[in-house]
Formats: sequence, C-alpha cells, structure tokens
Amino acid sequence: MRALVIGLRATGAVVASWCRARGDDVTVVEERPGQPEYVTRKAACEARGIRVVEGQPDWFALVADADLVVPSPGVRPDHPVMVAAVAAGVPIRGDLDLAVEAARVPVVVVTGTNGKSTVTTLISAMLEASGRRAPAVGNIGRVALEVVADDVDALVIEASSFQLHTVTETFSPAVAVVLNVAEDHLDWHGSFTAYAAAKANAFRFQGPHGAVVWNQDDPAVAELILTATGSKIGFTVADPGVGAVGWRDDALIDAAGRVLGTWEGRGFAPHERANIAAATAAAAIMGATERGIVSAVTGFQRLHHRTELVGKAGEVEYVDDSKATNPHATVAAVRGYPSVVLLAGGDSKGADLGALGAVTDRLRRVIAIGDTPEEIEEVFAGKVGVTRAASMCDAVRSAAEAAKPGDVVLLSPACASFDWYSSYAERGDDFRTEVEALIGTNEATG
Ligand code: UMA
Ligand code: ADP
Repeated sequence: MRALVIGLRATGAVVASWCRARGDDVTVVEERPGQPEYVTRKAACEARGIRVVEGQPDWFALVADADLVVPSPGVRPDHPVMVAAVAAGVPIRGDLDLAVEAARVPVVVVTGTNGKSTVTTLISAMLEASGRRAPAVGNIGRVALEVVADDVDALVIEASSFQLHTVTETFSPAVAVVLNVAEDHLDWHGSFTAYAAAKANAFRFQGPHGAVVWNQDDPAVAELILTATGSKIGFTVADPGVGAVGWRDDALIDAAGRVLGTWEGRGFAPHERANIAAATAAAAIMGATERGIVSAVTGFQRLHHRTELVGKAGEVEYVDDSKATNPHATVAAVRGYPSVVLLAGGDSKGADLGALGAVTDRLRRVIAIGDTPEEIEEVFAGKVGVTRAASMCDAVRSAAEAAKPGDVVLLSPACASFDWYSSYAERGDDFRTEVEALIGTNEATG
C-alpha cells in the first residue's frame, strides 16, 4: 500500500509511523514546516524510511502514486489534495477511520458541537472506576492510532467534525454519543447541512449491533438520528421516560428507571447534567458498574478553561470559559448563572452570533473583545450595554467596574481566539493573569 499522509504534526506523525509499521510505502507532506518540534518529527519519520515532502508539491502527481490519502484533521475538504484524490478515485481515510477499524476492543465515539472533551473524560472515568482500562483519546489530544495496540479494554474517542468528515463504511463504533448540534466550523464545512452530516457519520455505518446515545432535548439531534441503524438510548436533563437516562431533581436516573445517586447541593449547571446523563448512558452500555458511574460523577471536575472558577473578589466571581468557541457553548455557560458580565467576541468562524440573544435577560453588561466588536454590538443593540475592549487587561477592568455583588464575570467568547491569540488556552491564561493582577493573587482561586 502506498500511503500519502498530509500534515506532520500530532496526527500526521502517528499516522505515518503506523502506516509504515504495517509495511506501507509512506510519503508525508507538510505545507508549513517550521512548527514547534517539526525538525524532530521530520527526523523520526526519515529514520523510519518515510519520505517527507515540504511546501507545495504537485498534488495530482503525488495522488497518482498513492493508494490511500490520510489527511490531518485540519486539511479542508476543498484542499487540492482532496480534490485530486476524489478525481482519481483514491480512497481518503482520516486517522479515526483507521483507528476504529484497527481497534481490537469496543470503541465509544463521542461527538457534538459542545461537551465532547467533558463527556469523553467522564465516560473514561466511569469505566476506569469500574475496573476497565478505557483511555480517553482522539481530538481531546492523544492520537487514537497511538493506543490501538495497547492492552486496554475499551477506547473512548472524542471525534471532531473534521475527523468524522473523513470516515468510511468500516467506521462502526459500538457506541456513538451525539451530544448536541449547533452552528460551528461553518467556514470549514461550507454549510450547516455539511457540518451536521459529518456529525452523523459517527453512527452512519454502525449497523444493527451498534448503539446511539442521543440528546432528547436537542431537536437537531433528534432529526439527525432518524437515520441511525442501531439501538437508540436517549438522555435528557429532565425526568427521563422508559429506556432513557436523566434527572429527577438532583437524582440521576438510569435507563431502567433506577436512582443511581443524588447530588443535592452540588450545583451542576444544566449542560453539565446533560453531559453526566450522556456519559452514564454510554458507560452503562460499555459495562460500567453503578458504583463506577456514581464515583466518577462524585469526582467530576470542570476541565481547564471550561467554566473554571479563576478568582473571587468581594462577591464577584471570575470564570474562565475560554473553550466556548461558538454561541451554543456560551449560551449554556451563561444559563449556569443568574447574573453575568460577559466577555465575548473574536473570530466567529461564520457562525451567527445572534443566538446569544437568547440569554440577554441574564446579562448585566457585555464587554466586546477581539477584532470585530461591531458583531457583538449588533447582537445586543437596544438590549444590553456593550463596552469595547482594546485588550484583555482593558476587558477585565471594564467588567470589574460593571459587576455588582453576586455577579459572575464570565469569559465565554462564543468565538475562536485566533485574532488576538494562538489558542483558546492562551486566551484563557491571559484572562486569569489579568484577573489575578486586578484582584491580587491571594484572592484568586486555582
Ligand atoms: N497542514 C498542512 N496542510 C493543511 C492543513 C494542515 O500541511 O491543509 C499541516 C499543518 O501545518 C500542521 C499539520 O498539518 O503541521 C496538522 O495540524 P492540525 O492542527 O490539523 O492537526 P494535529 O496537530 O494533527 O491536531 C489534530 C487536531 N487539530 C485539528 O483538528 C485542527 C487536534 O485538535 C487533536 O487534538 C489532534 O489532532 C489529536 O487527535 C485540536 C483542535 O483544535 C485541539 N480541534 C478542533 C476543536 O476541538 O474545535 C476540531
Ligand atoms: P468540546 O470538546 O466539544 O469542545 P468541551 O467539553 O471542551 O467540549 O467544552 C467546550 C465548551 O462547551 C465549554 O465552553 C463548555 O463550557 C461548553 N459545554 C460543555 N458541555 C456543553 C453542553 N452539553 N452544551 C453546551 N455547551 C457545553
């Protein structure tokens, strides 16, 4: 097999070595050499007999010499290599497609616009607490192919829409979890229909033996799973019907109608209840014990940059939700608090920020960050006052001035960070730094 791998970063490096190890003749192309640790990755590839091509090659010639094209997740569908492969009839398979086929243990695939990392982590924790080795891999950070040969009992894979775009009919996870579907990555997929279709690939090839865990509270998910061929297990933040997982007040109810546990006073936000119910449904199908599930829910911690408390001054809390890179995530975050000063804005990736209008009743003021504050001003015109910020320092100071006792100052931008930062993590770290500078590190939490 002659494999053509595109991109030499986290995914490309693992895919190229994996293909080489099974005996493929491998070429890997990196269009932007010079990324951190690129030289090391290139040397490791060449030491294994992998050919490395840099810059802009003749894509049609490379594809003509290939039996398989494996793009990194970031390679767009309209990239010349994709166009050339489709034209030449050369199969395109993403890293997750190869990993799920190669896996020797049952696989859970978690997808959705928001909550993937949280739910992937929770399912893994529930299974591990039940005595099963079930690492969390995929878009969450660890390339799935790197662990397919490990001695584990299950794989819990976070799948992005980019990765699901490039799967084929062998992609048949035991469980597919569909958390929610809302506008995101439209600049990449071209339309909401194409984005939703990529999400549906999580269960598209499952057949009758697979199971789909789906969000009963999300009409877009309900519509999407109409085409699912496996069994369907719903989850909800409300009292579940027969066969679904949900909540009765603070009690988590399993698909058999039993109370698994009660978390009174824990203050889970509505979207966290959804995430916990989804993870419970998936973990139970995979053989998690009731004790394992309960112990993981009790130990649940918000992940870094996901509605994470970073400071408190007087009666005002400062919360970092920098991972909210689309309006759906920001709406969920705001609904977790009664009164919010919101820091929002950045690169909207083609999404309609108008969805933020759904939470105006909880917003005391909005501080617009990023290069396109006019997009934020337009959403809230005549509803909530907006202050433009020239920097994160400026934004945090304006937010502190606007906040009243009991308010939450929430960084939940609804946008990608790339106009001001290199990543959402850098944006969240900058917010924390500015909060600490403002209120003093002694009072900052975390
Ligand atoms: N490249 C090209 N040509 C292209 C596109 C990329 O040569 O057309 C090169 C880049 O220069 C880079 C390499 O390909 O050197 C690949 O970079 P990449 O960022 O696409 O991918 P990886 O480093 O392999 O990381 C990917 C995911 N990145 C993306 O989806 C953009 C990581 O998710 C993931 O953790 C990792 O695989 C392991 O599975 C990141 C992400 O931002 C965290 N995901 C998006 C999200 O969560 O919203 C989807
Ligand atoms: P993903 O991996 O899909 O990006 P994360 O768990 O990293 O999901 O959370 C991303 C953002 O979405 C965070 O801002 C978080 O507060 C928010 N979020 C988490 N779960 C949900 C959910 N079920 N619905 C809406 N927003 C959510």
